[in-house]
Amino acid sequence: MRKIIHVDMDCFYAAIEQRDNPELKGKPIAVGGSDKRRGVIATASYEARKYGIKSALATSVAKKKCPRLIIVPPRFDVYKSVSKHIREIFHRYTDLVEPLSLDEAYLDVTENKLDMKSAILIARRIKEDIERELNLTASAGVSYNKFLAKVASDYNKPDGLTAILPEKAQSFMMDLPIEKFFGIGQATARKMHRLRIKKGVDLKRMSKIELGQHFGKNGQFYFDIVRGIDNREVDPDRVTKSISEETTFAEDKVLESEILAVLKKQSNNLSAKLVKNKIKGKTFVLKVRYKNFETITRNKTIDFFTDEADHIYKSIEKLYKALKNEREVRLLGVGMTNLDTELDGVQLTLDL
Ligand code: DCP
Ligand code: MG
Repeated sequence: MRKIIHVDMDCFYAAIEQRDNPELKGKPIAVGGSDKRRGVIATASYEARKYGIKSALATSVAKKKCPRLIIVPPRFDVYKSVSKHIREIFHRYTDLVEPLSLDEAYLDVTENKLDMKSAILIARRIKEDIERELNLTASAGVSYNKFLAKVASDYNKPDGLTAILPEKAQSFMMDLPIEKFFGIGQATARKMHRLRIKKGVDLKRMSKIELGQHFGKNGQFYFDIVRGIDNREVDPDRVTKSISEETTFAEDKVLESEILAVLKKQSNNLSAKLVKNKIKGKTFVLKVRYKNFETITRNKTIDFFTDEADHIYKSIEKLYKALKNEREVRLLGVGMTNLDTELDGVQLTLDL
Protein backbone atom coordinates (compact mmCIF):
# COMPACT_ATOMS: atom_id res chain seq x y z
CA MET A 1 0.00 0.00 0.00
CA ARG A 2 1.46 3.36 -1.04
CA LYS A 3 1.51 6.51 1.10
CA ILE A 4 0.73 9.61 -0.94
CA ILE A 5 0.49 13.23 0.24
CA HIS A 6 -1.01 16.08 -1.74
CA VAL A 7 -0.08 19.57 -0.57
CA ASP A 8 -1.88 22.70 -1.80
CA MET A 9 -1.16 26.22 -0.54
CA ASP A 10 -4.13 28.24 0.74
CA CYS A 11 -5.15 31.26 -1.39
CA PHE A 12 -1.62 31.16 -2.68
CA TYR A 13 -1.01 34.56 -4.36
CA ALA A 14 -3.42 36.38 -2.06
CA ALA A 15 -1.93 34.90 1.10
CA ILE A 16 1.52 36.05 0.03
CA GLU A 17 0.26 39.59 -0.61
CA GLN A 18 -1.46 39.71 2.78
CA ARG A 19 1.67 38.37 4.44
CA ASP A 20 3.89 41.03 2.88
CA ASN A 21 1.57 43.99 3.35
CA PRO A 22 -0.07 44.15 6.81
CA GLU A 23 -2.60 46.69 5.53
CA LEU A 24 -4.17 43.95 3.44
CA LYS A 25 -4.67 41.53 6.34
CA GLY A 26 -8.27 40.66 7.14
CA LYS A 27 -9.54 42.50 4.08
CA PRO A 28 -11.20 41.33 0.88
CA ILE A 29 -8.39 41.39 -1.65
CA ALA A 30 -7.85 39.79 -5.02
CA VAL A 31 -4.68 39.39 -7.02
CA GLY A 32 -5.24 40.11 -10.67
CA GLY A 33 -5.40 42.61 -13.49
CA SER A 34 -7.00 45.99 -13.21
CA ASP A 35 -10.61 46.39 -14.36
CA LYS A 36 -9.46 49.28 -16.53
CA ARG A 37 -7.38 46.87 -18.54
CA ARG A 38 -10.06 44.17 -18.65
CA GLY A 39 -8.11 42.15 -16.17
CA VAL A 40 -9.24 38.94 -14.52
CA ILE A 41 -8.84 37.67 -10.97
CA ALA A 42 -6.08 35.11 -10.36
CA THR A 43 -7.17 34.38 -6.82
CA ALA A 44 -8.90 36.01 -3.86
CA SER A 45 -8.50 36.11 -0.08
CA TYR A 46 -11.04 34.28 2.08
CA GLU A 47 -12.60 37.61 3.03
CA ALA A 48 -13.26 38.20 -0.69
CA ARG A 49 -14.41 34.66 -1.46
CA LYS A 50 -17.45 35.28 0.75
CA TYR A 51 -18.65 37.64 -1.96
CA GLY A 52 -18.25 35.02 -4.65
CA ILE A 53 -14.93 36.37 -5.91
CA LYS A 54 -12.93 33.57 -7.48
CA SER A 55 -10.23 32.74 -10.02
CA ALA A 56 -10.91 33.69 -13.65
CA LEU A 57 -13.69 36.14 -12.78
CA ALA A 58 -13.40 39.43 -14.66
CA THR A 59 -12.11 42.10 -12.30
CA SER A 60 -14.90 44.47 -13.35
CA VAL A 61 -17.49 41.89 -12.32
CA ALA A 62 -15.63 41.20 -9.08
CA LYS A 63 -15.74 44.90 -8.17
CA LYS A 64 -19.49 44.94 -8.67
CA LYS A 65 -19.88 41.97 -6.35
CA CYS A 66 -17.68 43.57 -3.72
CA PRO A 67 -17.13 47.32 -4.17
CA ARG A 68 -14.44 47.55 -1.46
CA LEU A 69 -12.43 44.76 -3.00
CA ILE A 70 -8.74 45.70 -3.14
CA ILE A 71 -7.06 44.63 -6.37
CA VAL A 72 -3.36 43.83 -6.01
CA PRO A 73 -1.17 43.37 -9.10
CA PRO A 74 0.64 40.02 -9.18
CA ARG A 75 4.33 39.63 -8.28
CA PHE A 76 5.22 36.42 -10.05
CA ASP A 77 8.86 36.52 -8.99
CA VAL A 78 7.86 36.33 -5.36
CA TYR A 79 5.38 33.49 -6.02
CA LYS A 80 8.06 31.57 -7.89
CA SER A 81 10.58 31.94 -5.10
CA VAL A 82 8.03 30.79 -2.50
CA SER A 83 7.25 27.87 -4.77
CA LYS A 84 10.92 26.97 -4.93
CA HIS A 85 11.15 27.11 -1.15
CA ILE A 86 8.18 24.78 -0.60
CA ARG A 87 9.69 22.33 -3.09
CA GLU A 88 12.90 22.37 -1.07
CA ILE A 89 10.85 21.49 1.99
CA PHE A 90 9.18 18.59 0.15
CA HIS A 91 12.57 17.24 -0.91
CA ARG A 92 13.70 16.99 2.72
CA TYR A 93 11.25 14.11 3.00
CA THR A 94 11.33 12.46 -0.43
CA ASP A 95 12.57 13.01 -3.96
CA LEU A 96 9.35 11.53 -5.35
CA VAL A 97 7.75 14.95 -5.71
CA GLU A 98 5.47 15.76 -8.63
CA PRO A 99 4.60 19.46 -8.80
CA LEU A 100 1.24 20.22 -10.43
CA SER A 101 1.59 23.99 -10.36
CA LEU A 102 3.45 26.61 -8.37
CA ASP A 103 1.45 25.86 -5.25
CA GLU A 104 0.65 22.17 -5.26
CA ALA A 105 2.41 18.84 -5.48
CA TYR A 106 2.07 15.12 -4.90
CA LEU A 107 4.62 13.34 -2.74
CA ASP A 108 5.11 9.60 -2.47
CA VAL A 109 6.42 9.03 1.05
CA THR A 110 6.02 5.24 1.17
CA GLU A 111 9.77 5.24 1.57
CA ASN A 112 11.16 8.52 2.79
CA LYS A 113 14.43 10.13 3.74
CA LEU A 114 13.63 10.23 7.46
CA ASP A 115 12.33 6.65 7.64
CA MET A 116 9.11 7.91 9.14
CA LYS A 117 6.27 5.39 9.24
CA SER A 118 3.38 7.81 9.46
CA ALA A 119 2.51 9.79 6.35
CA ILE A 120 0.15 11.87 8.48
CA LEU A 121 3.06 12.90 10.67
CA ILE A 122 5.11 13.82 7.61
CA ALA A 123 2.24 15.92 6.28
CA ARG A 124 1.99 17.71 9.63
CA ARG A 125 5.75 18.35 9.64
CA ILE A 126 5.60 19.77 6.11
CA LYS A 127 2.78 22.10 7.08
CA GLU A 128 4.76 23.23 10.13
CA ASP A 129 7.91 23.80 8.05
CA ILE A 130 5.93 25.91 5.61
CA GLU A 131 4.33 27.95 8.36
CA ARG A 132 7.56 28.50 10.28
CA GLU A 133 9.79 29.29 7.32
CA LEU A 134 7.38 31.10 5.05
CA ASN A 135 4.64 32.34 7.34
CA LEU A 136 2.02 30.81 5.03
CA THR A 137 -0.46 27.97 5.43
CA ALA A 138 -1.00 24.91 3.29
CA SER A 139 -3.62 22.17 3.28
CA ALA A 140 -2.55 18.57 2.98
CA GLY A 141 -4.29 15.33 2.12
CA VAL A 142 -2.98 11.86 2.87
CA SER A 143 -4.12 8.59 1.35
CA TYR A 144 -3.03 5.54 -0.61
CA ASN A 145 -3.40 7.04 -4.07
CA LYS A 146 -3.19 10.38 -5.85
CA PHE A 147 -6.88 10.87 -6.39
CA LEU A 148 -7.81 10.36 -2.76
CA ALA A 149 -4.88 12.45 -1.51
CA LYS A 150 -6.00 15.36 -3.69
CA VAL A 151 -9.62 15.09 -2.65
CA ALA A 152 -8.43 14.99 0.97
CA SER A 153 -6.33 18.15 0.74
CA ASP A 154 -9.33 20.03 -0.59
CA TYR A 155 -11.64 18.68 2.08
CA ASN A 156 -10.78 21.00 4.93
CA LYS A 157 -9.24 24.17 3.56
CA PRO A 158 -7.57 26.36 4.81
CA ASP A 159 -4.83 24.93 7.03
CA GLY A 160 -6.38 21.48 6.78
CA LEU A 161 -4.92 18.04 7.24
CA THR A 162 -7.19 15.19 6.17
CA ALA A 163 -6.31 11.53 5.87
CA ILE A 164 -8.48 9.06 4.00
CA LEU A 165 -7.64 5.63 5.33
CA PRO A 166 -8.34 2.58 3.15
CA GLU A 167 -11.27 1.44 5.26
CA LYS A 168 -12.85 4.89 5.07
CA ALA A 169 -12.27 5.45 1.36
CA GLN A 170 -15.50 3.83 0.22
CA SER A 171 -17.85 5.78 2.46
CA PHE A 172 -15.95 8.99 1.76
CA MET A 173 -16.36 8.49 -1.94
CA MET A 174 -20.07 7.71 -1.85
CA ASP A 175 -20.93 11.16 -0.48
CA LEU A 176 -18.50 13.02 -2.72
CA PRO A 177 -20.13 15.36 -5.29
CA ILE A 178 -19.06 14.26 -8.75
CA GLU A 179 -17.60 17.74 -9.50
CA LYS A 180 -14.84 16.79 -7.06
CA PHE A 181 -13.85 13.66 -8.94
CA PHE A 182 -10.58 13.82 -10.77
CA GLY A 183 -10.92 14.72 -14.42
CA ILE A 184 -14.58 15.72 -14.17
CA GLY A 185 -14.82 19.31 -15.35
CA GLN A 186 -17.89 21.49 -15.66
CA ALA A 187 -19.08 20.04 -18.97
CA THR A 188 -18.78 16.42 -17.83
CA ALA A 189 -20.43 17.30 -14.53
CA ARG A 190 -23.41 18.78 -16.39
CA LYS A 191 -23.68 15.66 -18.50
CA MET A 192 -23.55 13.50 -15.38
CA HIS A 193 -26.26 15.58 -13.73
CA ARG A 194 -28.46 14.95 -16.75
CA LEU A 195 -27.87 11.24 -16.19
CA ARG A 196 -28.82 11.79 -12.53
CA ILE A 197 -25.31 11.17 -11.32
CA LYS A 198 -24.79 13.63 -8.49
CA LYS A 199 -22.56 11.87 -6.01
CA GLY A 200 -20.14 8.98 -5.85
CA VAL A 201 -22.92 6.62 -4.87
CA ASP A 202 -24.76 7.38 -8.15
CA LEU A 203 -21.60 6.97 -10.17
CA LYS A 204 -20.93 3.60 -8.60
CA ARG A 205 -24.31 2.32 -9.78
CA MET A 206 -23.22 2.71 -13.41
CA SER A 207 -21.73 -0.29 -15.16
CA LYS A 208 -18.40 -0.09 -16.93
CA ILE A 209 -20.20 -0.49 -20.25
CA GLU A 210 -22.65 2.33 -19.56
CA LEU A 211 -19.86 4.66 -18.50
CA GLY A 212 -17.93 3.74 -21.62
CA GLN A 213 -20.94 4.53 -23.79
CA HIS A 214 -21.42 7.96 -22.27
CA PHE A 215 -17.86 9.02 -21.55
CA GLY A 216 -15.60 6.97 -23.80
CA LYS A 217 -12.18 6.15 -22.45
CA ASN A 218 -12.65 8.39 -19.42
CA GLY A 219 -15.62 6.26 -18.39
CA GLN A 220 -13.23 3.45 -17.52
CA PHE A 221 -11.26 5.83 -15.34
CA TYR A 222 -14.38 7.03 -13.49
CA PHE A 223 -15.38 3.41 -12.96
CA ASP A 224 -12.08 2.68 -11.22
CA ILE A 225 -11.81 5.87 -9.29
CA VAL A 226 -15.20 5.60 -7.60
CA ARG A 227 -13.96 2.24 -6.34
CA GLY A 228 -10.86 3.87 -4.88
CA ILE A 229 -8.60 2.52 -7.63
CA ASP A 230 -6.01 4.91 -9.02
CA ASN A 231 -2.66 3.40 -9.93
CA ARG A 232 -1.10 6.54 -11.36
CA GLU A 233 2.39 6.93 -9.98
CA VAL A 234 3.88 10.06 -8.50
CA ASP A 235 6.10 11.12 -11.36
CA PRO A 236 8.90 13.54 -10.49
CA ASP A 237 9.80 13.91 -14.17
CA ARG A 238 6.38 14.82 -15.41
CA VAL A 239 6.84 17.55 -17.94
CA THR A 240 4.68 20.41 -19.02
CA LYS A 241 1.62 19.01 -20.71
CA SER A 242 0.60 22.06 -22.67
CA ILE A 243 1.98 25.28 -24.00
CA SER A 244 0.06 28.33 -25.19
CA GLU A 245 -0.15 31.96 -26.27
CA GLU A 246 -2.92 34.27 -25.15
CA THR A 247 -3.84 37.88 -25.79
CA THR A 248 -6.49 40.04 -24.15
CA PHE A 249 -7.44 43.02 -26.28
CA ALA A 250 -7.75 46.60 -25.18
CA GLU A 251 -10.76 46.79 -27.49
CA ASP A 252 -13.00 43.91 -28.54
CA LYS A 253 -12.49 42.57 -32.02
CA VAL A 254 -15.22 41.43 -34.41
CA LEU A 255 -13.65 41.49 -37.85
CA GLU A 256 -12.67 38.03 -38.98
CA SER A 257 -9.65 39.33 -40.86
CA GLU A 258 -8.34 41.04 -37.75
CA ILE A 259 -8.96 37.99 -35.57
CA LEU A 260 -7.27 35.65 -38.01
CA ALA A 261 -4.28 37.99 -38.13
CA VAL A 262 -3.95 37.71 -34.36
CA LEU A 263 -4.30 33.92 -34.48
CA LYS A 264 -1.62 33.78 -37.14
CA LYS A 265 0.76 35.82 -35.03
CA GLN A 266 0.00 33.64 -32.00
CA SER A 267 0.61 30.50 -34.06
CA ASN A 268 3.99 31.91 -35.07
CA ASN A 269 4.88 32.75 -31.46
CA LEU A 270 3.75 29.34 -30.27
CA SER A 271 5.82 27.68 -32.95
CA ALA A 272 8.87 29.69 -31.88
CA LYS A 273 8.39 28.61 -28.27
CA LEU A 274 8.06 24.98 -29.32
CA VAL A 275 11.18 25.14 -31.45
CA LYS A 276 13.14 26.89 -28.72
CA ASN A 277 12.22 24.18 -26.22
CA LYS A 278 12.58 21.33 -28.75
CA ILE A 279 8.98 20.22 -28.29
CA LYS A 280 6.41 19.07 -30.80
CA GLY A 281 2.75 18.40 -30.30
CA LYS A 282 -0.26 17.12 -32.14
CA THR A 283 -3.34 18.68 -30.56
CA PHE A 284 -4.07 22.33 -31.33
CA VAL A 285 -6.30 24.33 -29.01
CA LEU A 286 -8.20 27.48 -29.87
CA LYS A 287 -9.52 29.57 -27.02
CA VAL A 288 -11.99 32.40 -27.48
CA ARG A 289 -13.41 34.64 -24.80
CA TYR A 290 -16.36 36.81 -25.80
CA LYS A 291 -17.30 40.26 -24.61
CA ASN A 292 -19.59 38.74 -21.95
CA PHE A 293 -16.64 36.64 -20.65
CA GLU A 294 -18.13 33.42 -21.96
CA THR A 295 -15.11 31.32 -22.86
CA ILE A 296 -14.97 28.42 -25.26
CA THR A 297 -12.20 26.11 -26.40
CA ARG A 298 -12.06 23.94 -29.50
CA ASN A 299 -9.37 21.46 -30.36
CA LYS A 300 -8.14 19.41 -33.23
CA THR A 301 -5.71 16.51 -33.16
CA ILE A 302 -3.61 15.60 -36.18
CA ASP A 303 -1.78 12.31 -36.58
CA PHE A 304 1.77 13.59 -36.46
CA PHE A 305 3.83 15.73 -34.11
CA THR A 306 4.71 19.19 -35.35
CA ASP A 307 6.16 22.51 -34.28
CA GLU A 308 5.51 24.31 -37.54
CA ALA A 309 3.60 27.56 -37.53
CA ASP A 310 1.80 26.72 -40.79
CA HIS A 311 0.46 23.46 -39.42
CA ILE A 312 -0.71 25.15 -36.28
CA TYR A 313 -2.34 28.07 -38.05
CA LYS A 314 -4.09 25.93 -40.65
CA SER A 315 -5.92 23.96 -37.96
CA ILE A 316 -6.59 26.99 -35.79
CA GLU A 317 -8.02 28.89 -38.74
CA LYS A 318 -10.39 26.01 -39.51
CA LEU A 319 -11.46 25.79 -35.90
CA TYR A 320 -12.15 29.51 -35.81
CA LYS A 321 -14.07 29.57 -39.07
CA ALA A 322 -16.20 26.65 -37.92
CA LEU A 323 -17.49 28.86 -35.10
CA LYS A 324 -19.13 31.12 -37.67
CA ASN A 325 -18.51 33.90 -35.26
CA GLU A 326 -20.01 37.31 -35.42
CA ARG A 327 -19.60 38.16 -31.79
CA GLU A 328 -17.20 40.53 -30.13
CA VAL A 329 -14.07 38.81 -28.90
CA ARG A 330 -12.01 40.04 -25.96
CA LEU A 331 -9.41 37.30 -25.73
CA LEU A 332 -7.83 34.84 -28.12
CA GLY A 333 -5.49 31.98 -27.38
CA VAL A 334 -3.66 29.32 -29.34
CA GLY A 335 -2.25 26.32 -27.54
CA MET A 336 -0.84 22.87 -28.02
CA THR A 337 -1.21 19.71 -25.93
CA ASN A 338 -0.38 16.07 -26.52
CA LEU A 339 3.29 16.98 -26.57
CA ASP A 340 6.02 14.58 -27.57
CA THR A 341 7.78 15.33 -24.28
CA GLU A 342 5.41 12.84 -22.73
CA LEU A 343 7.11 10.12 -24.70
CA ASP A 344 10.81 10.46 -24.23
CA GLY A 345 10.99 10.90 -20.47
CA VAL A 346 13.44 13.78 -20.64
CA GLN A 347 12.67 16.47 -18.13
CA LEU A 348 12.32 19.87 -19.66
CA THR A 349 12.31 23.10 -17.82
CA LEU A 350 10.23 25.44 -19.86
CA ASP A 351 10.77 29.11 -19.56
CA LEU A 352 7.28 30.25 -20.42
N1 DCP B 1 -4.38 30.83 -10.41
C1 DCP B 1 -4.57 31.64 -11.53
N2 DCP B 1 -5.65 31.46 -12.35
C2 DCP B 1 -6.56 30.48 -12.08
C3 DCP B 1 -6.38 29.63 -10.98
C4 DCP B 1 -5.28 29.84 -10.15
O1 DCP B 1 -3.75 32.52 -11.77
N3 DCP B 1 -7.63 30.31 -12.89
C5 DCP B 1 -3.21 31.04 -9.54
C6 DCP B 1 -3.56 31.89 -8.35
C7 DCP B 1 -3.61 30.95 -7.19
C8 DCP B 1 -2.64 29.85 -7.61
O2 DCP B 1 -2.70 29.81 -9.04
O3 DCP B 1 -3.22 31.58 -5.99
C9 DCP B 1 -2.98 28.50 -7.02
O4 DCP B 1 -4.24 28.05 -7.48
P1 DCP B 1 -5.25 27.28 -6.53
O5 DCP B 1 -6.32 26.73 -7.40
O6 DCP B 1 -4.52 26.34 -5.63
O7 DCP B 1 -5.94 28.44 -5.67
P2 DCP B 1 -5.47 29.14 -4.35
O8 DCP B 1 -4.20 28.58 -3.81
O9 DCP B 1 -5.44 30.62 -4.59
O10 DCP B 1 -6.66 28.88 -3.36
P3 DCP B 1 -7.01 27.53 -2.55
O11 DCP B 1 -6.85 27.88 -1.10
O12 DCP B 1 -8.42 27.23 -2.90
O13 DCP B 1 -6.05 26.47 -3.01
MG1 MG C 1 -3.91 26.53 -3.62
